[in-house]
Amino acid sequence: MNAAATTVRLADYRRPAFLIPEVVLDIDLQSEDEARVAATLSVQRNPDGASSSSLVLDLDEVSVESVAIDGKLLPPERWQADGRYLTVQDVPASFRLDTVSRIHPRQNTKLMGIYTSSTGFFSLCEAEGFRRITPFLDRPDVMARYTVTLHADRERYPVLLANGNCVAQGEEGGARHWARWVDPFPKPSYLFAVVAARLDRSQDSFRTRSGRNVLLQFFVEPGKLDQGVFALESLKHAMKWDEDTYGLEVDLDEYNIVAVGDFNAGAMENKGLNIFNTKLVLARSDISTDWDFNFIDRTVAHEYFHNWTGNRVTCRDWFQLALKEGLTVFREQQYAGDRYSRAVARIQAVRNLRTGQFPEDAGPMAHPVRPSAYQQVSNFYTSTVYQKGAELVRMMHTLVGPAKFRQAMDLYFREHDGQAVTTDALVAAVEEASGEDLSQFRLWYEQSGTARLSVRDQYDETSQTYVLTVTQSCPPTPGQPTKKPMHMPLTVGLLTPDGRELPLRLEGEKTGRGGSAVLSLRQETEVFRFIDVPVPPVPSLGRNFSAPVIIGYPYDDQALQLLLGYDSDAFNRWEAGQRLAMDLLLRGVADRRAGRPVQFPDYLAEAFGRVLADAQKDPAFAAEALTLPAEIIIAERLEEIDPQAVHEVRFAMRRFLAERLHGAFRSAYDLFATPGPYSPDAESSGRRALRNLCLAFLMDLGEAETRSLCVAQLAGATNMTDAMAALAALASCDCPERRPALDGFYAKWKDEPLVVDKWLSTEALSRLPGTVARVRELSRHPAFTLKNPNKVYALVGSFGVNQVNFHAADGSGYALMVELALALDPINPQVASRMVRNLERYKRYEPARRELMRAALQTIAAHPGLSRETGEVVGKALA
Ligand code: 0A1
Ligand code: ZN
Repeated sequence: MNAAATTVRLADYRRPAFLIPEVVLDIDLQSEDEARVAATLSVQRNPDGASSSSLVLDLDEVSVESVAIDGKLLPPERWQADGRYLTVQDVPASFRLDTVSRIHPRQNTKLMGIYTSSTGFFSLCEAEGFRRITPFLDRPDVMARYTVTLHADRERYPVLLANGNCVAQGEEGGARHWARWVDPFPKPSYLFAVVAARLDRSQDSFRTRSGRNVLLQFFVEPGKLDQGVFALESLKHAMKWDEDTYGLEVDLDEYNIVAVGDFNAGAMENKGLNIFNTKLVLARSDISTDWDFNFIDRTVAHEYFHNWTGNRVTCRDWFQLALKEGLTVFREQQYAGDRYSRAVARIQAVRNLRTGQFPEDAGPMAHPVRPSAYQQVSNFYTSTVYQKGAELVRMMHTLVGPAKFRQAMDLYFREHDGQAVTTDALVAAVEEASGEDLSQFRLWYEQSGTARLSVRDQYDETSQTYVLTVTQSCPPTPGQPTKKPMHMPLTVGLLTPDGRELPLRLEGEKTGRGGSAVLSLRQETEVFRFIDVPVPPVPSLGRNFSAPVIIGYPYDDQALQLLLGYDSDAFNRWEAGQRLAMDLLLRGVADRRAGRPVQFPDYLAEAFGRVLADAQKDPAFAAEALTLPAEIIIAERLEEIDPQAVHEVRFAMRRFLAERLHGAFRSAYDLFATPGPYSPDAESSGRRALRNLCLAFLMDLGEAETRSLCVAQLAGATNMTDAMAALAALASCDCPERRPALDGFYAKWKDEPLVVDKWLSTEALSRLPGTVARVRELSRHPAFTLKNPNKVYALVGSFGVNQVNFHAADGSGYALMVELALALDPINPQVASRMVRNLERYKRYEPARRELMRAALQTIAAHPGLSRETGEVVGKALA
């Protein structure tokens, strides 16, 4: 029997019937198999909540042994614990509740609550993991002060940590020790954390602008302290950045970061005790790529930024998740823009949105940034909540400008510090600080689906006016057949045919707008009349990607080449190149499906050639501009997806460019070598990105000379960025050098789990036939285990985004996914449901694959004992 689906609705939100201002926990980690948790809760009836004679606490895989009120043990008939709740009958208005429970950390393969990893005990409570530790009102609007005492074996778990400050510690009988921690800040239970482990420690300090010294500590697996140095520097940068940018200071005396190899998410912002997946904190140039360094820097910053946006001001309920995540991702993006290339950071964020969020918004799991219903909240840690959520904050920032936005943030913290609020608190603060009416803007939080802007223009020579007509629409999504027009900024510029930017002046406005104007869209159709326009211009639309929408405008290739070469907005220079390629890719897919030959014009090679010739100015940007739209982004544009056709046409375009620009790619490969010692800074990582892009293009031709170059790069690489680029190119090249390279890489790195993940992922991402069989083989390899999320994401997750092999025409890729997901589901349903999501968009595919994918989903749906997490995904997909 499958677990019954229950839907939680925003409309049913009620304030909690009870409040729990104080929590005292005594956690005795007796063995890996068992811990005893004694909880003392001060419970009060909530004057603002519904009145209830019984207290109902959340519970999940915890066995409750005893319950006492005000020190008196309750007889068994006064309380019941079923699988989900502890109900205590006839409770007074205000009382002390003592419970004693047992949990089983080693059996906790879901990795939610307290669980074990190789180095000891760790916890993850977001969103609903605290109820797996002790019975509680496990919801973010119940905020408490926590005092936590941990007991564990002294030798095996020398490090004991919890939130806040350590106030006492000591030894106890049986070679054990204990430590007591007090967190002075009231917090929701999802921010609770404990660690008891054998870890090495490094320490540093940060002096805040008000002159306080904060102790910073990093805890990593023994012997890996050198790999924590980079992240520690990032933490200090992030602390300084938040002071400089938002005037926000760290509020703790002690800030601890712990690394763990088994972790469901990337990292977790627990108050004063961030817990990180090793892959997002450990870095060293021989085992981490530039991309890893960048991601680590941003993630350390992200978790730190949560200390204010998430922890000090938290979410009322889980429908409000974007309140903390959208805002924190936006702050992380600002930080990345300041530390690296602003344009490249923006391009990468938009690519991320297009590969992850746009498809989600066009599928069966589409939901608004603030969802109104869910079955499992863990399924709503989505690209929509995070990435689109950040775009909404960015749009407000664009609409009101940076100065007013900053005032809005100040106001937000002044009014809501210490509170659990809704997404509306942020919008209201922006509204109040700026005077801008955001009532229509709020629709962005409620409507799902990716909006389209259809732009038409007309130039009138006699009156020297240029008219832009913008019509918005949004396709139907589950539960939302029709949409209302939304309020959004559209940043535009106008270029003359020789590439100069025209000063903008709208009819009826006294002053000009300079070279870029933020137009405000509100009505379904808006008309903008520009005056004093001396020549028919080329419009640059949606500069810096001013709104998360799809802009349609009938550009011809000349206009796109002009924008690619001359737009003052770097994002739109990149965008023009993407459009140029996309138009030709779509034409190619249509030609291939109609049995016509696929050809590409000279101007494509010329345009890309100019970007390459200009690369010296900004190699990182050139690398982005020379990257063709991803297969998933091309697929998204098709009526009916044929992944094989998409793959072949994109590959053909790569080979076309590699042939035409062979000499240029080859000389750029030499020119952009990075001399000197490795550094992950923006400048040198940009050079490596461009150089490795050249290698990848050349490798698509598979010539013997390039293969030797690639093998030499792999063998001689002094950093993982260059090694991985060479390995990935070989992995997709059907050549004799391939297998020895992959096997040699594994042999060299088999003792570094994070590098083994890279190897698994590289194998799973190969474009070559035989990949399905290889992934199945690797799923039985001793290096692989379904119990470790990183291994699953590396092998199964990478395979799931391999457009050509996961979607193999015979359905073998789907069958493999079903097999692995069903094996994983009872072990770790949160991760399993993420894997199953690779099948959810079956309706978008051509008939043969559609049928195979649907059958795969049905096999999963029919599986006895399927988890609620996976059940929600297959249920919605098949609905
Ligand atoms: N809040 C964390 C990430 C996180 C996401 C999902 C989780 O469980 C379902 C747990 C943590 C962040 O945004 O960094
Ligand atoms: Zn976050």
